[in-house]
Amino acid sequence: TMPPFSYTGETGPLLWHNLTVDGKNFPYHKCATGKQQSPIDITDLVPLAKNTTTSFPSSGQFTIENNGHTIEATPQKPEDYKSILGGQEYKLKQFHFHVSSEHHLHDETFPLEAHFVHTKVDDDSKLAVVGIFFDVVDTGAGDMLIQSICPELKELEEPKHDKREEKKPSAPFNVQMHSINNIIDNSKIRNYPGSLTTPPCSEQVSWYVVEEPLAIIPKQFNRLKKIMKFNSRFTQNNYSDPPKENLLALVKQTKQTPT
Ligand code: B30
Ligand code: ZN
Repeated sequence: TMPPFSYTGETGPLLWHNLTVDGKNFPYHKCATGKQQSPIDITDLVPLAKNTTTSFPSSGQFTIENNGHTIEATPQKPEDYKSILGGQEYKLKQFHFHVSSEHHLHDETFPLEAHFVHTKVDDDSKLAVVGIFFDVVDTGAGDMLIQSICPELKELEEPKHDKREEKKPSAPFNVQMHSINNIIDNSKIRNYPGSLTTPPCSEQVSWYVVEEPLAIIPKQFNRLKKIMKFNSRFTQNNYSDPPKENLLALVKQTKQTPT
């Protein structure tokens, strides 16, 4: 079993490396000692990504579940969701959300960040994550991807992470992916070597953070926030902040290896 982690107090980000199960330490030491930890503050020192595009079908079938840390959506046919990230071929494993954003952009946060977790087509163990920010605006129709998952969220209000047999993904439903392809083609994207933002905080994760946010309307944001901020498990939030030491380490590394 996995030790429970959270975002505040004794099982929060500052103590993730200390989590135990049955008196045994879990291998979460990277969360404290790693030198390439995510999230970070995105600045001009983080290089622009080249040759990076998604060609997701404009809509397709996903299941969605509340795993106790986040709302996570999984494609029925991952092989249909290919992306070229830094010139390499990946496929989409899942996407999920954080309230508020984990990455910062020039010291600013956004109310919502989505993570599109990819594995390399020729090596399942290599991960790349595309991070997309969302801003809440009062006008317009909001975002079509968010709109397509909103009707599913009511079913997911109780997290079913601890008891395997109770973890119930939704029935497959249609997700609109057009806004994702679009924003990736029309925004600057920053690439840096980082980690999982949750335990075990494993490194060698290649991050692609999209600078331009997508717009959502308050009605859409409130639906997601209701699960990720006010749920019994998500007592406060489900994001962790960029640690300064790691940012300084990154700045040093970026200066030493010009690309
Ligand atoms: S993130 O994008 O850096 N936030 C994982 C993938 C991406 C990120 C964080 C974690 C991941 O694959 N974690 C290991 C698998 N999880 C999956 C899960 O269902 O969520 C097991 C776990 O227990 O951590 Cu709860
Ligand atoms: Zn994430």
